Amino acid sequence: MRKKKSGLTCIVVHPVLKGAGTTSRDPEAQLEEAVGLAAAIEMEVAEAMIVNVATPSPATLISKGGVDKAAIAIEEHKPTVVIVNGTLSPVQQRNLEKAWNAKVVDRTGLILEIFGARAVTKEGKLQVELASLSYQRSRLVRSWTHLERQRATGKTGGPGETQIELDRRIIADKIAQIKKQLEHVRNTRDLQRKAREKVPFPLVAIVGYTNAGKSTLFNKLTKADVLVKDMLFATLDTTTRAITLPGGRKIVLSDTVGFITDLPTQLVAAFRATLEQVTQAEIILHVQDISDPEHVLRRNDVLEILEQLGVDPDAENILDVYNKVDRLPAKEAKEWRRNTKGVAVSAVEGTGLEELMDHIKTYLDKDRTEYAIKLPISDGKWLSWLHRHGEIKSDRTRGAIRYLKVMLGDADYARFNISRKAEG
Ligand SMILES: Nc1nc2c(ncn2[C@@H]2O[C@H](COP(=O)(O)OP(=O)(O)OP(=O)(O)O)[C@@H](O)[C@H]2O)c(=O)[nH]1
Ligand SMILES: [Mg+2]
Repeated sequence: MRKKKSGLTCIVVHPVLKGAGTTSRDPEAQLEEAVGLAAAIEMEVAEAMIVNVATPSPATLISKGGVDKAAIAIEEHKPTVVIVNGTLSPVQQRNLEKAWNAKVVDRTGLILEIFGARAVTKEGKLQVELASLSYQRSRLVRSWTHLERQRATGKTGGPGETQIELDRRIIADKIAQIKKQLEHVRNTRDLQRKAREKVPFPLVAIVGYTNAGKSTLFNKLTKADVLVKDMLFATLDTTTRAITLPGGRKIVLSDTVGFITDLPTQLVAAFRATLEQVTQAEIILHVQDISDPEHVLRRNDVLEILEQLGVDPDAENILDVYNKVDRLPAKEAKEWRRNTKGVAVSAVEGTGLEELMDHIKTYLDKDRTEYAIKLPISDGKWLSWLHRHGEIKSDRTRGAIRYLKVMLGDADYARFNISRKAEG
């Protein structure tokens, strides 16, 4: 087994709860995703297992058989941490730690750790810290990295009553402090955004499940170089770029953090401001990895999170982008290409992108009308204005007059008329 850079090892335990809403999901796929999450934080996975939970135990969630099964693997590998791919109450977490004599982290804790490791911008870091603190506050136990640091410095000892009281106060103070800092960062950003809003290009936001290929698509369309990696949550911070659609219309495209099943509510809350862009987007491109057998369920999970953010999941400005068609057998790929509910693409190979751009253009053109406009051929200024704000469908010259057919938004047409009249 090749050791990862971090030197951290883990065992992944995926509890399958009988009767829970998640049973329709493939446990193997969920386990695989949990292993991917561990890898995203550079942890070596010593062993991964599914444990069936007929009746959840209030004390440990996982029933005795499962606890014992995992104990054998834990004894053998002595991992840095045991990841339970579910939601543990603080009591369950502590009981499992005792039973296994190992550190335990649940799914939310793990995702928070990944976000913490991945945050780059000031705002991103603050948002993750805020989410972690809200998570800690809701549990009133220390996060496992915190414990780790404590152990490393020799300051061990279970959190007693007074320690918890102290923690509570420290956390409350820190939350208040971070909220203030965030507000400051956001005020600065709002100013920048207001400055940008003077260039009124429609915003097109890329959303989707983590690892669906959002950044690959973004890079392909904008020729940017956002990190693309076969890794969950490779992207955390939002990147935006302006691009020109065929016909000359400009849009601003944005790539952002991916979603995941049961995305911790603390994270959704903390990232609300960053993700707010999505709610303001003229078009939302919902990128899906259709080679992923779970893509239908994952599509629903993304729509659910969008709804939490205030986006109507049935809104007609959400366009399904079926990505990774190159991974499918030719016949299946063809079916997806025929599917008119969305656009099939391969972001890696660059197929289907023209169709995607056409879709975006058609959607945006809905609010445009074709106008017949006459200009003296000497008028270069207004001709270039029309090029910038609309799309010239035809351009004929007779004598000293240009006869143009131009697709323009109503507001732009009004501006054109008024400004030109004002010039006399
Ligand atoms: N075969 C194939 N692989 C793709 C395609 N698009 C993306 N990938 C691969 O899928 C993996 C994830 O791609 P990313 O673009 O990083 O995905 P993302 O949605 O931005 O992921 P996060 O930022 O982690 O949420 C990478 O290994 C890509 O090379 C595609 O069209 N075909
Ligand atoms: Mg990405």
